Amino acid sequence: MANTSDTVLVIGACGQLGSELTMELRKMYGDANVVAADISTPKQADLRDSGPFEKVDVLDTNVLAELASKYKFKQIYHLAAVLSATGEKNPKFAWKLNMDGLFNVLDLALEQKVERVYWPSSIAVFGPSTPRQNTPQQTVMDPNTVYGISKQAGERWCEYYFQKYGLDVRSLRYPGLIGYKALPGGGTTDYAVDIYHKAIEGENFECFLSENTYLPMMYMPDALKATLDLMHAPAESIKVRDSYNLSAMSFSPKEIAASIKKHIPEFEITYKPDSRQKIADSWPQSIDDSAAQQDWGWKPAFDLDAMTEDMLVNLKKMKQEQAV
Ligand code: AKB
Repeated sequence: MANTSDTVLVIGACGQLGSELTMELRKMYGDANVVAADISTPKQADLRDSGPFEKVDVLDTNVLAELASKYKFKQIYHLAAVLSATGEKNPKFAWKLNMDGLFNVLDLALEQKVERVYWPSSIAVFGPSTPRQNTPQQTVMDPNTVYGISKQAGERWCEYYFQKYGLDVRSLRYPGLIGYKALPGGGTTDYAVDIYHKAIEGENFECFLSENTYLPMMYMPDALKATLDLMHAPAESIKVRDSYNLSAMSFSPKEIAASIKKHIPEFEITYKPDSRQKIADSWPQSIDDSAAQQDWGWKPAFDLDAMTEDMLVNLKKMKQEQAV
């Protein structure tokens, strides 16, 4: 249950997930109670104009402490991270941001007696030796990207802070997230967002993954629902304190292109795999999320075709509004 008088901090609020999650939280907790924080300023007018914004570098503990004493947060969503593909370009920085950022938030939450923390993990915690089909909650994990290694280590630390200090930190292992409101930045699954933008512009799409590369994916409304359901579930039903497997659909570039072609028959896709192919090949193709189903009732609403229809309708609408 949401205590609607809570003050909530979203770090990484201008990102693909953060921008939409902040707006959902503002609907639940009230605009003034949800502070959007990011290192960059919001481009989205609704995010910028609807409630407080603070420019924050999650590596700056002084700024975080000032913010916490100003707003007295009850909940923190810490979403700022360097994703898989960008992380490989500067592994040391990705490690620093992803790990020090998490420590700064966990320690702040303890010091300031924040009641609940959310931190996203990813399917990137799995690696080449992980079973690739229906990947279990508990299994071999040998991530080989710096992003995946930081997420795996982060999961261990979240569980450690829960067990050692009683901090109520909760987490989901997101698959690739697809939404029309904001673009992702620097991930291996980003093609599945870009492809819709190209299709709606009447352009063909050159994919950086090969045609039969299956990956687990999720439409943004499902990701928002999962995140909020997890955060509002009673603490005693959260049995997994590292991070929950989460699943909605799996598809290949060839299949998403076929789904788009049902609406835009002239759309064409070509393939030019780059370094991101190796990352995709090390990740699961499908995920077993029965623990999330059992513990807090997780159930996705969107499959590939339902997502395609919704994406194309909304992207077209946005394009028309921009043209006015
Ligand atoms: C990425 O591709 O890096 C992310 C992820 C799966 O965590 N979208």
